[in-house]
Amino acid sequence: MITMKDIVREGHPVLREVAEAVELPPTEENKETLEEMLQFLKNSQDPETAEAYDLRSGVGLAAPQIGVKKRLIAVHFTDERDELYSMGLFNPKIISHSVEETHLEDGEGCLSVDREVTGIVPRYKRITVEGTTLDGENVTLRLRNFPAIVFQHEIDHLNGIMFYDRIPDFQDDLKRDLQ
Ligand code: SB7
Ligand code: NI
Repeated sequence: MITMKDIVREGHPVLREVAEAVELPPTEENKETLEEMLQFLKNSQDPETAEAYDLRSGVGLAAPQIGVKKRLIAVHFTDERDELYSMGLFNPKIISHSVEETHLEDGEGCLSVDREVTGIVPRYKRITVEGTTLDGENVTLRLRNFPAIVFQHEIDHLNGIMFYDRIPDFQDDLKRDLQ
């Protein structure tokens, strides 16, 4: 079972590396890793399990966050219309996106970041994602708003990108704070 002690935090190089594509059809080992990642998200959102194991709630997880340099992501959340997005994807890829952007009013957080980082994170409002599910099915997902934001956050992890890299002037603000 994945718990918070398995979650890699800021400063670990794997979070800044580009993860490697996995072979398809997926191996049993990669399937198990992805199933565990999805189970972690479910556990983290179950009040009893989260309390018992001291889990921070998460709507998504990327393999580099458990120290695995592979292109795997899991998501588990409902959108504004109560539609459930619960899946693991091998080799997810954004194949197209809108020009229009959106963001979460309260900014974003990350299980690998143990501090409050404030600032607007611009994201594409609509994206199309291709990938392979846990059942080995190739899927094309058309996502907008919150689901699009979550998938962008997770796919960024596969490319060594942290959410605050996208906050305009974030580095400048940090430098100013340090002066
Ligand atoms: C806010 C939070 C997340 C995605 C988009 C907006 C997920 C947070 C959990 N993770 O660190 C997953 O990488
Ligand atoms: Ni994250």
